[in-house]
Amino acid sequence: MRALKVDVLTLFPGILAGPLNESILKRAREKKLLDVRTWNIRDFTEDKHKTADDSPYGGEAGMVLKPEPVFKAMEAVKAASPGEAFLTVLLSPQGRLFDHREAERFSRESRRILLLCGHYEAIDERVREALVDEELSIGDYVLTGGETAALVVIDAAARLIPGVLGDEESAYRDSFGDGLLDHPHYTRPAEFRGMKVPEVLLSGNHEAVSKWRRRESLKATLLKRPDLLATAELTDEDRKVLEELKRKLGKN
Ligand code: 4GY
Repeated sequence: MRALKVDVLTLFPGILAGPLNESILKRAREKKLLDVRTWNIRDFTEDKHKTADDSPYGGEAGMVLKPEPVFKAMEAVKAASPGEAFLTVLLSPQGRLFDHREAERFSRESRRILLLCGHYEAIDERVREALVDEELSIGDYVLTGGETAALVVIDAAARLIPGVLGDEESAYRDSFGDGLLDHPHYTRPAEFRGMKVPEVLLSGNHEAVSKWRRRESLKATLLKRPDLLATAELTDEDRKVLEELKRKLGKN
């Protein structure tokens, strides 16, 4: 049985608690397919005021996460899982962009994944140098902290663990399994406020439905994210359909 094992180091474990205790992630944890342990960096501070941050050397504005509590917390995490290997990941805008392939890689990772969440303006560089294996970003914007990014990484990887989603295949049928965007979906009624469900979906012709879905995926990708077509897994038939769509939609 594959399972995703994650330790999250953060100053605000409460940010993660809600999302991990709802819906699919909650069920995955109950089924032991997802094991997330959160660690409060503040518990590893040394002084009576529990100081986790300090002003930067060199005299700029803002605060920097101190190295001592992070090193101590990391040592405690490792001591709690003796003999286990870890992949330590820092979440920051300086990281490589996290995408479906990275999610796939994490979902197959046998080591425990240690996610380090910074807060305030920055994190002492010695943490990055001594403790971090890789740095990942969920997008080109700056968050108030890495916690929401950690949730994104956990969520995207967890749903790829077999058994986490109800139907084992559903994760792969969705958007991005083959590098394309999802096709449109419809449910009852067949007509709603004058808007009709495409005829082919009511036809019972499975082959025609499959062709329609593929074509709609290609169309959505061409119109919304043409950059994805460069790396998508495309058959010769897909390429023909794309050429036809481009002609029709005036995309060349
Ligand atoms: N973007 N992707 C991100 C982020 C917050 C200051 C370092 C991101 O992953 N994390 O913006 N993180 C910053 C806050 C310390 C992390």
